[in-house]
Amino acid sequence: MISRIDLRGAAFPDGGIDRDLLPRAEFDVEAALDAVRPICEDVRHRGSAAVIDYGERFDGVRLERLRVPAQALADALAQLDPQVRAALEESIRRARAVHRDQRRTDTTTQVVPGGTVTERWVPVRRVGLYVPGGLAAYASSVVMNVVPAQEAGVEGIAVSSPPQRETGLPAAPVLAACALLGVDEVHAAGGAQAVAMFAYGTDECRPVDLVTGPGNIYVAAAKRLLKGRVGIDAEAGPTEIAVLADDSAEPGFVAADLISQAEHDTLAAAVLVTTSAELADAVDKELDVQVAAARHRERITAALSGRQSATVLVDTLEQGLQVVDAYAAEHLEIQTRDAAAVAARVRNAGAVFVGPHAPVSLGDYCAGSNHVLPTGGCACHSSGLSVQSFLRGIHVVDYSRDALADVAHHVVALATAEDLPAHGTAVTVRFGAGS
Ligand code: HSO
Ligand code: ZN
Repeated sequence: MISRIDLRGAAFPDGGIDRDLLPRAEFDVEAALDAVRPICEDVRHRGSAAVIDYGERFDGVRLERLRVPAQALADALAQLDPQVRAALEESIRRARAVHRDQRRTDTTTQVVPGGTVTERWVPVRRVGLYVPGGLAAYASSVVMNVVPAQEAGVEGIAVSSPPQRETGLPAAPVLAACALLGVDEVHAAGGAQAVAMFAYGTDECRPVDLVTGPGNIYVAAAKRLLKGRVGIDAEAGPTEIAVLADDSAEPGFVAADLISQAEHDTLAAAVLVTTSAELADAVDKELDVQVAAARHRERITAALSGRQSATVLVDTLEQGLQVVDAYAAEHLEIQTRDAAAVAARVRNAGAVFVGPHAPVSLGDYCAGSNHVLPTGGCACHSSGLSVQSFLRGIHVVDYSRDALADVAHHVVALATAEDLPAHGTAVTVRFGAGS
């Protein structure tokens, strides 16, 4: 069901590999821009009334107001299955421990006597977190977005998620997770209109400084369109798992892990890179057996047999590392001998999972790591969501008169060279006659 790409014997010039040899899902955000532009404009001008109209059109329910009442949040938490509640609490606990350690402390550098630069880390004041509806209304994603924002010290956290037809409210697990995390501002809005609501603000929702969270192609397009007006996190495309394995890997584990992420979406990508043709054959057999028994076998089959998924055969682990670096997967598992040493050599991945006992689904829920990670090859330049995503570093420059005097001639020289003499004057004026 999964196609095979044989790179054995292939030369990788310049130590690299042509990215186009590797499978990847199509996710053409550009194409959706035209569709979302008028929606965003409309929300900008008509506010909540427009958001309510689009909710009726796209979510099939007309709301009176978008803000979810406090009672609905409390009810959702009260009705949450106790086992799910306990699991979410553990997930929050572990995520908090990891994200708390990501906090930054201000640093002051004494550049010269009397001249310091301090880097002050300041949280974004207000963020809007988008949570998809439908298949992807994940309580765990609420945790993964809210915890780093809270640990960063963000004062205002608003959540938005599409209303369900039957209740006119976001999905109950999303509401329960918000209540558990102490988030009390939740809006029943989805799609591009929710992103525009966050960016422009409405009578019910003050504008935010930063929008985070995954979404469908329209959400991604709205984020791209409104970027600049608001900050955005990375655009999230279909989920990806890559596994780098040698002949020591357990085929049943590898197959289960590929299936676990294929379960998300017909466009999800599962890529096995291995030095062992025997392992590849054994994983193929396992896939047949395990997929047949899987609840979402249709979705999984579509994802595994799509052109975005493949098994890639390589000669050596060295080449395997080049392949996974070129692919820059959202999630990368290392199932080899001496897995920690191999993992330490990976350059490009959203998150790396080391050895046989760290499946991606552990990271999805309960490892303490974040599951909002760069997709589509963006892992070669971006990181997953973290406390850092919600902070800005502000340089505070503090120089005494003497410290400025010492460097004045250098400022003047550079200003003159750039034909910006007023820049030089702004320094020398301080040392003119009488001063
Ligand atoms: N694997 C997804 C996150 C997720 N999995 C949520 C289960 N629920 C993207 O990293
Ligand atoms: Zn997942």
